[in-house]
Amino acid sequence: MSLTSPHRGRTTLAMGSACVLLTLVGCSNGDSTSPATASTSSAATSAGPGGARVVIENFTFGPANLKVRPGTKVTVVNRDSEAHTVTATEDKVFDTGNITGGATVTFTAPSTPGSYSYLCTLHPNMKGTLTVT
Ligand SMILES: [Cu+2]
Repeated sequence: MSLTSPHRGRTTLAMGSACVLLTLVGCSNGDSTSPATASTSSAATSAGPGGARVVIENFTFGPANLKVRPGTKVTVVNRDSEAHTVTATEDKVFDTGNITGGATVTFTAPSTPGSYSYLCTLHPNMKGTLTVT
């Protein structure tokens, strides 16, 4: 276990990009031992094409405008400690109910294409849009 590994990781990355620039000249940086740094998107990064996801953080919906296909299951992650809801403004066509702090829930997007505004009923200044196409 090396305490310096995070730092070393950064150094390796920096050297890696320098190496790209120097490739034409010939990169003599013998890093045969460096593991491939290709896939670092384990859990932290944004939702790929497969997963529709709204993240609530600091009383904000992210992304503010999410585009999904009809009937998509949308995952809502509440990273705040406060409870929030995702509630369609119009006729509550979708409504998660209270999502307690730290919880994750899913709801099903409407099957009719359109632009659906939603808000948090507990904090009505929190607003977002779900676009179904
Ligand atoms: Cu809220």
